[in-house]
Amino acid sequence: MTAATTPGVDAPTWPAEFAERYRAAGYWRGETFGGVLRERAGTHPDRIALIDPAPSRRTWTYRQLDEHADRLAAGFTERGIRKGDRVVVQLPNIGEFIEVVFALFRIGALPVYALPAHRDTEIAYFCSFAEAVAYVVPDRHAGYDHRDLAARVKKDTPSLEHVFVVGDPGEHTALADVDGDPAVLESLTAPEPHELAFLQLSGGTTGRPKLIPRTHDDYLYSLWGSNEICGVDAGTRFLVVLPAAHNFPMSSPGWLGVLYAGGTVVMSPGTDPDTAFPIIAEERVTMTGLVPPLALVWTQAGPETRYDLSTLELILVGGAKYSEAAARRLEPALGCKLMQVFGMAEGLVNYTRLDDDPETVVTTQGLPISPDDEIRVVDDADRDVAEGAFGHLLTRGPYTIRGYWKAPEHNARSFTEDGFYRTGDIVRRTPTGHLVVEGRAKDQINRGGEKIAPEEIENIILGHPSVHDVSVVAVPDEYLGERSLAYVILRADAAPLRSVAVKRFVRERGVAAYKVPDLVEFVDVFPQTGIGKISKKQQRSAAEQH
Ligand code: OOB
Repeated sequence: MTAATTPGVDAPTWPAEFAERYRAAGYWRGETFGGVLRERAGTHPDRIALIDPAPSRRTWTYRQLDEHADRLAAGFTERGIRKGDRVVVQLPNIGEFIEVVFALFRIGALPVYALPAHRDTEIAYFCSFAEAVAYVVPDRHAGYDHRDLAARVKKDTPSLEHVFVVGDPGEHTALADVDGDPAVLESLTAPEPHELAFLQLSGGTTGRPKLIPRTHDDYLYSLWGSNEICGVDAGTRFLVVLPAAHNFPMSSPGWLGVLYAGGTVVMSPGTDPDTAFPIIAEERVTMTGLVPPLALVWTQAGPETRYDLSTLELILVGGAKYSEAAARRLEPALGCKLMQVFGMAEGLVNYTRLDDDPETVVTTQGLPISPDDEIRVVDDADRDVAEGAFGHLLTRGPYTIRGYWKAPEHNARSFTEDGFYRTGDIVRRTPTGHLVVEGRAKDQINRGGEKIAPEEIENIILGHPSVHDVSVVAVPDEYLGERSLAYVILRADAAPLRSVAVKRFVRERGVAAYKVPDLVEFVDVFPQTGIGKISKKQQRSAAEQH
């Protein structure tokens, strides 16, 4: 059974019999993002959809969000952006993020979600690999000028015709000037539910991040499925604390889930309690999602805060392993319920349930969203392990992709022949079916929820003239869960190098700051496996001494 392909979609998709099954079961409702917003704007136009509290408070009703998306969509159309075109969106947690994304959804152009932390290396790659026609940035964010970054990338990317800037555009186009007459949209072919809605980024295990093609049908199912589990409704006021472009705050249940339910999305410009707590008090926030290190900080700050957090009902924690000890402290410290979430941008998302007993909530990472999420736990030869034993997690289902965008060789390794995604996670299943994440088989570092592909950083460090070889591994860290350590072998004739010089070298290549190795250690040799490959396993256990 091989995966099907859809014309215009450069990735394998669900075979027809699966697509039919998912439609018949009612998972795929035949809706599109643009259509959903239009419908909500029709039924409750004056309800507040979006609040951006900083620097001066702005709000959007559902009608306003819909109208702004239309005008922007028309402006993009007038500038030649068409259905199927890719647009790299790199915006922080501001209202414009949501306007831009819905404008692109409406015309069927595909957002490619970059993180605000990404720099030249990543952005240039996304733009060229996706053959993006446009790139959307803030003028400055966190002390960094994105207009300069955009100018450098544009010079080297032939496909890139437009740079749109929120704020002062410099040499580029102000997003505020992208304002067309929605009448132009009437002659366009609307996107269809089975078509791609956007490209999400994978955490990655290879030298280059992979792009994850998600359709309207499949992603919308993950939203309303999440809403049912998390109790999201029109009264939900959700604070977007993590970067809005990441799959977790976007869809689990995230800002998209909350808009689907007719609730209110509140953007947080920062993650620290000093920024987020006053917004929670002011905007009467009921729900949010955090990575474990942030949950620790909030748990510490909660009991002492002078802000009223009593509206908070639910905090979701996921993206990396949340220790049981930390999980036990959250509810008493913040006065709300905890839900663990174990998800991935490729699809499968698991949640503990609101009615799970407290022990299950603190000791497991939950159950899949869908009864049709197929879960296999297998050994190295893809044989099912015994009930309750550890193994590799494989999954297939109504919102898990069948392949990455334009990556046939990688797809052959990352998916089984019958379409199961190899998550790279080591899990076991409890008798109730709850998954417990025990570790990871993939070569990746999970730095407090931010994923690093060692190979990507190794390739950069190998470019240093004094470096003979390098291996990047995870080191356990009390706060972040893991940090990164680069073991470096210098060339025989090279002058000694300091670790700061290696870090600076990586930073100067222009990568997200979280990917710069936290530690660098110079060694003479690497431990080897029986067949002479570098033994990362031995390196990791040596690194535990740090
Ligand atoms: C989320 O998505 P990604 O794509 O950044 O990372 C996925 C990987 C998983 O394969 C797993 O290795 C790790 O992140 N992970 C967890 C975890 N949640 C994610 N490991 C242990 N415990 C957890 N609770 O990280 C993501 C996407 C949607 C919702 C939540 C997280």
